[in-house]
Amino acid sequence: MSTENTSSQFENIREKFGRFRILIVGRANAGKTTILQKICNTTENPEIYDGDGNKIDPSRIEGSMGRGIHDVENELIFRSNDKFVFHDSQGFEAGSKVEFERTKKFIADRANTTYLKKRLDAIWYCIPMDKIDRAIQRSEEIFFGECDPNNVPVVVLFTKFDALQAKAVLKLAPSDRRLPLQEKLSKLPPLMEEIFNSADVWGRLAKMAYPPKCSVRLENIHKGNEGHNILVENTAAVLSNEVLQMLFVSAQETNIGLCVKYAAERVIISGIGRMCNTGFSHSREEQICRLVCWFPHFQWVSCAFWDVGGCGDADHFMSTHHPALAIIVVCELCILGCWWLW
Ligand SMILES: Nc1nc2c(ncn2[C@@H]2O[C@H](COP(=O)(O)OP(=O)(O)OP(=O)(O)O)[C@@H](O)[C@H]2O)c(=O)[nH]1
Ligand SMILES: [Mg+2]
Repeated sequence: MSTENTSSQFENIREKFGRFRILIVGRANAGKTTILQKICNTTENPEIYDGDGNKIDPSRIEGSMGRGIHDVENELIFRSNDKFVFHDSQGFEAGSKVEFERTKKFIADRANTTYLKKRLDAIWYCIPMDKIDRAIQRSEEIFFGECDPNNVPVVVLFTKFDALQAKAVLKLAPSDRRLPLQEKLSKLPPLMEEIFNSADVWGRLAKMAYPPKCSVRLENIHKGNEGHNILVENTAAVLSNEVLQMLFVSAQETNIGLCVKYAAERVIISGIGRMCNTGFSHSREEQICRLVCWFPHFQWVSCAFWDVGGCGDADHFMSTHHPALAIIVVCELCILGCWWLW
């Protein structure tokens, strides 16, 4: 199989599946928008499109956005990374049956659609830890108790985990309270852990009819903490097949280490395993193409070096993209180059 064939196969996959689609659920003020911005490496608000792809004027829904009320059918796309499309469920923290039914129908329709471009690929459910005593309310009970995600993986995001610090301070032993600030801070994580464990949020979710696949703790995301990398890693790990994993891993641009990990595992290690077992191995060109499919800058790399689709060259790429991006691509190519020589 030629390099060009393998490249166009991946392009066909992208063409067929479109953007990686994520539904984010959670009560108002849970930190949903902040995490989406972090994933897309921006501080801008997303552009909003209706279910038919028409752009919506944000001023038309400004009042409702402020209250955290969004139409689950609307598509949110950040200009900084348009390989993702997000849906923000209407907050159903009050246990509103109407909102819940709408979200449930959305999940059922999008999970089962054969039109892959509209398919829902993952669900992120946010539970803020600033109100840990009320972490599981009616909305969580009905979502995890009555809403079949139809094999779409659900990841729980324990957002604002840093809020447990204030509660942990109250649990400090009297002798520890007199310690210098840094030492005092070092005593807090085990206490935060204790508070989190005693609330048994994960244990209660795990016993429900449709338990989440996994959870991540996110803290100080609004202050630039890099915890979102764990979310990216865990989401990739629970996706049901390699095509979806490739779409997700190559769509995200914030965790290049993850791209390297999947490229190494899925191409190099599995290739060596296949060669040992069957004696069959792909050509070098095809292996390289398979490797770059896991990287976000795949199109530019392939354009620049193999001129796939005749859309550019390396000089053009370097002059038209941000220098940091160019450095990442050069690093990717170094890794690939080393592997080629080896
Ligand atoms: N302490 C803390 N605050 C956070 C964190 N992430 C976000 N916030 C703050 O929480 C508030 C709400 O964040 P948003 O991202 O707007 O929450 P949202 O869920 O999109 O809210 P709605 O759109 O109104 O439903 C903002 O003031 C954020 O700065 C975090 O990790 N820790
Ligand atoms: Mg929001």
